[in-house]
Amino acid sequence: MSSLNKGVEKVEVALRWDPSTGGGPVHDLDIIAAVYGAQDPTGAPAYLVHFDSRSPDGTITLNRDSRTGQGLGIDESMTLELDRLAPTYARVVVGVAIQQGGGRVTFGDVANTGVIVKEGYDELFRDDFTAVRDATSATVVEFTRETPSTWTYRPAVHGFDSDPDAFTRLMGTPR
Ligand SMILES: [Ca+2]
Repeated sequence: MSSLNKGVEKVEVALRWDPSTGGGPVHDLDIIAAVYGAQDPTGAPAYLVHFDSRSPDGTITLNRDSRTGQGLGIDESMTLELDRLAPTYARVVVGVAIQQGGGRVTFGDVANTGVIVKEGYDELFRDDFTAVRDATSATVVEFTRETPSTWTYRPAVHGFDSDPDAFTRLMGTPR
């Protein structure tokens, strides 16, 4: 049974999208997690996890990386073992950024985009990025340490008009 304040321990964020068709730029979406320290939970991230950056203690793992969205089902997937995060970390924000190297691409340009946040077989929520179709990156979910051993989550779908690099500096901004 789920409730609003259910604590979460080990969460998966799964992302799918369809490849671009025609001659436009390749659609490469990336799941990014930003981890914030208890001393500065809305400041600069303590570290980032994405296709090119691993978590220092192995608690957050990108299981699958796609550069094109080709293939059926889930294209990228990240597991967050929140219950294993050191006490020095108090907040984790997970978002999705679209690579802009081939020209501007927004969520509205990408077909069949979807993200699912789940714990085991329990789906916590899903989103299709319709509300942020003009954005090039978006936060998806935020996890907060409520007590020393309890993490809660809340959907946090907010769009940004920034490339992946700039997004990592903005995604922790309080909304
Ligand atoms: Ca990717």
